[in-house]
Amino acid sequence: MNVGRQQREETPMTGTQPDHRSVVTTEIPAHGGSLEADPYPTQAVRPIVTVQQHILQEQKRFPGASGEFSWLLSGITLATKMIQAEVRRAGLTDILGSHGNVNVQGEVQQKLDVYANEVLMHCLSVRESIGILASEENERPLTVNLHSPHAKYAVIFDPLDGSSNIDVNVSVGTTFSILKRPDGETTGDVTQWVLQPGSRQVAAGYIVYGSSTILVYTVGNGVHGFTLDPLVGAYVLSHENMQMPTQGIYYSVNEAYQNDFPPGYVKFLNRLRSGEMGHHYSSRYIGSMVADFHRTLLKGGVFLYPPTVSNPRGKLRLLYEANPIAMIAEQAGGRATNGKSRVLDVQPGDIHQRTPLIVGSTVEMDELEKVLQKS
Ligand code: AFP
Repeated sequence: MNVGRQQREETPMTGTQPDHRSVVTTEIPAHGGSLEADPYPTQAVRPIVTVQQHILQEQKRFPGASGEFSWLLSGITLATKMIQAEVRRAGLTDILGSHGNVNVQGEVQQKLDVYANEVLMHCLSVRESIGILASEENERPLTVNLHSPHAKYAVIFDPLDGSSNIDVNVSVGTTFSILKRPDGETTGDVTQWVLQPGSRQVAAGYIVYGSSTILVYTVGNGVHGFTLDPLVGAYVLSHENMQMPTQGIYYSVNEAYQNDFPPGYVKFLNRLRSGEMGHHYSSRYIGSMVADFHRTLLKGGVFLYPPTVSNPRGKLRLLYEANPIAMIAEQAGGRATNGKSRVLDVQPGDIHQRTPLIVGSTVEMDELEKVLQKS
């Protein structure tokens, strides 16, 4: 196991030492044993579980797990701590505004987009278990350690989702999806590694840089949320086993495009507004998918980015936006569709493929399906 390295990454980055009178981390047993027993229970300390400890526990579910998966995920936690530090200081340093380049999506890259991408690439490329890194900001996937016998995973990410919100101090996020090298794949065929349906994700998650920095992840065994404690420099378990409420009070959609939505979506939105579903829904839309989804996960309801006249295939990207969100939603008891089928069943044809995305609580998703079937 790489426990030594993992522990180093959980040490404070700010130089500020944790206040041991009020906070203590539960020691990670060298054998990765139980975290439940607190060997030193006192009233003066508040035991915490870091994301690293949690991942070590989770990976025990995988037969023969060697610690490499938790080492991989520690690359994400380290990178996102660096990104959040830059986001938090954004108005003070020369990091706001456009970088001057246009990415593969035809979108103007923000300086923070470029920074976030470089940080993730840097932190992940040294993990030998990763063979491929694919990002929204790069036209083609980057192959790293591809021919190493230890390279088993492809990590696909959107380094900074919602980046057009950065300059106005609104929440942004990072999304990631982890796929395993397909069984029997020996030639290093990048396409085979990356173009797998979302149902094959072995892990997925997001980080929302909001009023606090929160990491939410799943390895297919429930959804868990960790808040970054800036004094300790660690993601600390704050939302264990998250469950999406079965019905919410909000819908989240860019209403400016309503005239461009297929008629079924307009009918559905009208039903939400009408009170026919038990109450009149309120509308909330940030324009950062991660932040809009995070609210939906916690409060229930529905987030929609339907097809429009100008984006008939939707706007959001399947592999690194819709798939991780869909896996988390399902693991938390919700659902995700592209309007025709389950998002996680879609066989991708292209790394930057777009998709409509409607994700939310079971009551709203049942109703949407009924309305779309009739339309
Ligand atoms: P940016 O990263 O360019 O800000 O796009 C954000 C995003 O991909 C997603 O996070 C939002 O849900 C969606 O686009 C907002 O798009 P609209 O501005 O068309 O509503």
